[in-house]
Amino acid sequence: MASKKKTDIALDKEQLKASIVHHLRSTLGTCEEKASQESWWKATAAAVNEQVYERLTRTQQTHRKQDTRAIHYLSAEFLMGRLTSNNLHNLSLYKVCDEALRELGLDLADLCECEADMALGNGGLGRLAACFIDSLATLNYPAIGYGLHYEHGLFRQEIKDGRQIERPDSWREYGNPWEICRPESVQEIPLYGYVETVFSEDGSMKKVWHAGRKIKGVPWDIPVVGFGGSTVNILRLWESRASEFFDWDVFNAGGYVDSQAEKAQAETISKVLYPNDETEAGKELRLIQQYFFCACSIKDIMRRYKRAHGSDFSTFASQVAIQLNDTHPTVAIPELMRVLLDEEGLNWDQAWEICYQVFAYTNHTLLPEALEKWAVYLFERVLPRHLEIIYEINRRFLSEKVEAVWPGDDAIKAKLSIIEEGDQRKVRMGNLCVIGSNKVNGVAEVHSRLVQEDLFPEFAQIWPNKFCNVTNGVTPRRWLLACNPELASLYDEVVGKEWPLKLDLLRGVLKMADDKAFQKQFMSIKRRNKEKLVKVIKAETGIDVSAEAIFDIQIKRLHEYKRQQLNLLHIMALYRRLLADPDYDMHPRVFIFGSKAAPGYKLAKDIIYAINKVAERVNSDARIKDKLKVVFMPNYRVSLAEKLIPAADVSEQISTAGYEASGTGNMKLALNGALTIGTLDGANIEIAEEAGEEHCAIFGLTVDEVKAMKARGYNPYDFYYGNSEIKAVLDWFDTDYFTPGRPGELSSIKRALLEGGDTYLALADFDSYSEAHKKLDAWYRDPELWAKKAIINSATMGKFNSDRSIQDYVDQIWSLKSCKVD
Ligand code: 73E
Repeated sequence: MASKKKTDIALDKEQLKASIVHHLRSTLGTCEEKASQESWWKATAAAVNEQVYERLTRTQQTHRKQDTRAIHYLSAEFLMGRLTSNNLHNLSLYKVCDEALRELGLDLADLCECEADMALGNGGLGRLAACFIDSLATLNYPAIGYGLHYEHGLFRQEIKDGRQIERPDSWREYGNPWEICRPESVQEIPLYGYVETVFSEDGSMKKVWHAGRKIKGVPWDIPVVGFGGSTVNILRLWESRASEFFDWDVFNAGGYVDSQAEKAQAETISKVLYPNDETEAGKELRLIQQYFFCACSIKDIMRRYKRAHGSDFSTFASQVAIQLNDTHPTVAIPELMRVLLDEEGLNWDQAWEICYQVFAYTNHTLLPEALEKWAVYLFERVLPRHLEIIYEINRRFLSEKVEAVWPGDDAIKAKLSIIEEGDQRKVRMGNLCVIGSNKVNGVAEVHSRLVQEDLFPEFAQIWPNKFCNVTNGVTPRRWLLACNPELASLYDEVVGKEWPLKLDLLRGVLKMADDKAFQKQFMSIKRRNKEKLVKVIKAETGIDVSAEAIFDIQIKRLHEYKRQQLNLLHIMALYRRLLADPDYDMHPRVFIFGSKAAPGYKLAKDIIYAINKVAERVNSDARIKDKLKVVFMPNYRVSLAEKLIPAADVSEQISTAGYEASGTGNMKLALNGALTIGTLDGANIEIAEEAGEEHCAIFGLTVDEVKAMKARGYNPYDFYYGNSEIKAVLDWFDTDYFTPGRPGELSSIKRALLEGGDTYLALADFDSYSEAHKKLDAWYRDPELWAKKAIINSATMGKFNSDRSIQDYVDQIWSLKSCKVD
């Protein structure tokens, strides 16, 4: 901007207005008279970027000058959502920008709606990575996120006749103003081919990997603006392209068409995000995706290290920390080994020592179907040199570590081996991660305990100090300040404006929990948030709901263990009670769902269908006088979560105990004043500890009770025949009551709960779930009691700030120093 001094990075309203108009004309090539909302949004982003880039450059200069240790967060998913309002808030420009745009005749909130969600993740794991990089920048830690630049993020969900239809997501079809392409940092990645053993004259031996293909990795940087705006780190996402080198050969031989085919194949690698949450894909392309982004990232890390330190690797491990977000980036371990051994000429012990110090691994799930295993034959074909390295890691581990603790015990060796023997030999990525990392953490207290006791007990015996816990957290900037502005300013008044950085300060609100006037203020904010949501629900689904009702919300991926089917059973039971007795005493309720099912997960899709069919019947049944409404919000995503969460009264966190590693929606909902109905699972346990169990509706079997019940031999028919309400509701699925003229369309749900054995004990927990709902209903009818509990829940969520999680990682695992950027 011409009028602004280069060093002056504060911005007032007039400057911002001028900058937006300037960009509208000179960046977007349009003018005020004919610009679309989309163009105004991009012009605004461009104006904001002037601020962002200035700070980005300063951050990079400072980090380079100080040569600080940095954390490299490797994740196959970063579920960023929208960035406009986030960046404005973090730069303290939201209000100025709002006013500037208003004077230009525009509405900032409307412009923000032009932005497509950056949905480069499936659910909690990807969103956690996004919160973490926000916190890293906010706390001024030198950090870089590495991931994949998917052309298509998580599919867009449409609901047609009640069923989920997947449509491609094209988040950057018309350009994304927040990313910068960095051609100067392109990498070339080998794949396939064979390994040659070369002996030199001095008798030494060297391995040479002759690649069968090379793929180009093009980095796209997304600036990550810390709150307060002094540090701007980057998220670097790799896009695959055909390598010119290989194209040319084919091209010169007259193979124009072949070269185009090769180009298309290369571009396939970063084309689409695998839409499976908590399931392993096992597909060659997925392995290549993983290797591709890990190899690009390791090369990038190496390049930066060598720029500062040359080929002296003695300080590598003190400069570089790499966090593996689940097992998806595990192949980074053998890749770093390969680079150090084959390219940098270190010996095995030197290379291994470095790797071991550098890597740490976060486990996010105990579900067996999520534990990644790759067929050995596939590994051998795609990454022949890495397989050799993995064999050697394994050989040394078994013969040195395992043999020392369990001499001669082949059964233990088979169990702990990185290679699973059998008809099809497999590489167990979890074992490789544990063996190659100096720290392994779970994501909530109970989960971390189970990681040690049930998942990796022998590893914990070998390395008792390797295992630790870091309870998840969420960024209060996005999940309170930005999404719930009214509650945020109420908190400003009570505890001051520091709470977005020090969320524990919200405890200062506790003293107001009994204050009638404050309760009124608090609940009227909730009421206005609900009224806003009423409009969104009407616009998205056509369903009329009243803000007078209790808004009961379950938003998360669809999975049997998360038990949306339990919620549905209870809704049907309520409906039955209302039909049997029109005066059945309950406060009106709206049950709201938001959830995507993996496209290949048949039962999950059937559950979505059942929810929609029950919703249709219930919502149009005049007999129940609007006491019950059911809403399925299509295309659940980050930006929709930001509208749902501030409007929730009740937060459904009802997984079978022992299955939800942590959950993070539970934290966001409680922070915004929803009461949790939940099992003692994942972070629910810690939420109840913070809020006080008496302010939550805790129900169901505990982890140990689930284990005991399964050990005894759980029989769902005991509950089917033992409880007439359960029986009636399950039998309802076989009729055509919800699918007129088409009986049996919902039967798969009943079958899974009876013949299928009810793996996740929904029937066992039904009664206590139903009782917990009655308790909530009674609480809600006492408005002061409810307000008090809602306030207490919100005020005690300070622990679940992702800044605290990051500080835990720093203290227990990364040992970083924060680096102030002036
Ligand atoms: O409990 C959540 C947890 O809060 C867990 O299910 C989720 O991670 C969240 C953040 O820690 C998770 N996602 C996956 N595994 N655990 C996963 C697995 C495979 C593919 C994609 C995601």
